[in-house]
Amino acid sequence: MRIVVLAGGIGGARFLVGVREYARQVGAEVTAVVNVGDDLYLHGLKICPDLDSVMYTLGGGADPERGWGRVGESWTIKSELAAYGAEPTWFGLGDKDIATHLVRTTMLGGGYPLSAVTEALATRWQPGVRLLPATDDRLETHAVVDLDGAQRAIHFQEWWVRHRAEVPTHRFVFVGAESAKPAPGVLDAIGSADIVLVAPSNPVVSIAPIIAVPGLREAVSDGPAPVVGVSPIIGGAPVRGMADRCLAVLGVECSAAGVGGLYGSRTAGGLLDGWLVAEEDEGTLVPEVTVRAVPLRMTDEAATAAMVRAAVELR
Ligand code: GDP
Ligand code: FO1
Ligand code: CA
Repeated sequence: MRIVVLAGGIGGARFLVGVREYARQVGAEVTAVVNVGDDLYLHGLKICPDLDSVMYTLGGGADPERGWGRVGESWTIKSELAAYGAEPTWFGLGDKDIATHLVRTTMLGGGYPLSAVTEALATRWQPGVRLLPATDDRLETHAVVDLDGAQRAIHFQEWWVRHRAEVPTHRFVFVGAESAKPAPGVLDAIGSADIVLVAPSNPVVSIAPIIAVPGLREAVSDGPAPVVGVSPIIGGAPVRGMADRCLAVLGVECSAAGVGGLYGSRTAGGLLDGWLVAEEDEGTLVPEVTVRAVPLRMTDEAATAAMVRAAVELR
């Protein structure tokens, strides 16, 4: 069996731990197609937060409290940069994490595409699933906001980390999406999958930028594999993070039904055949989508693998 997972950072990473365990039990292979809309250059370094969250988590090197960056991190370079007054000071890079960005930036500068760089980094971490960026091309999520009396577009990280999503926001733009191509292997993986799972990731700023890559959304919605999504919203609230603020920008209700409706049914040009919601959201209806309620908290590997099994069995 071949499983493809569309994934963002923390929610995607934790879900993939369960997918990997389920795949081990049934003898399946797993490809994760990961969001790159959060990516940015800082201090000359290319940083890929969602790819790194997934790689570190699956490789056993992630900080479990923060969910991003490395466990046992030190911050010498961050304080040295601050001593120079180097901006931005609102985004902190750890010393261990910086080694990843140095290797990545050097390889990109040498002409390797992000997909090849990701594969090279993963030889150290052995994540046990194939990690593919959604695209090798520049695709950045920006937020159009009101700031200092003017309307302007700021990078997603400035919106998320600096402003904690607390500025009046009109919309999100996936800069570069129109001319981006799916990374090598992405369309083949989706086209030969037995099931496509949409991780319980942020629908607005993690999943939407993945399917904004021309051809990728169509590969999923018109492809041969059934598509089952897992709700990141439980009882009307995100489990963590600020998906509620992101959904509000789109005018979508923060609920399992709201996100299911945003993805929509494949029979109506949307993404989903099945939608897994939490027990707390039993009774959720999404037109023309099969909905099932199960425990949806990714407390440990076994609980998450059970979620994955339920998702696969929903197809
Ligand atoms: P990010 O890129 O680091 O923000 O992470 P993702 O976009 O991949 O995932 C963020 C989403 O994961 C949030 O909206 C959370 O509600 C969701 N999430 C986190 N933990 C859980 C969990 O245990 N169960 C479910 N169903 N969703 C979760
Ligand atoms: N999130 C923060 O809230 N503050 C930070 O200083 C920060 C630094 C950082 C460095 C590398 C990295 O891969 C992720 C980092 N994050 C930080 C997390 C990240 O900004 C967001 O949580 C994700 O992009 C949302 O998916
Ligand atoms: Ca993200």
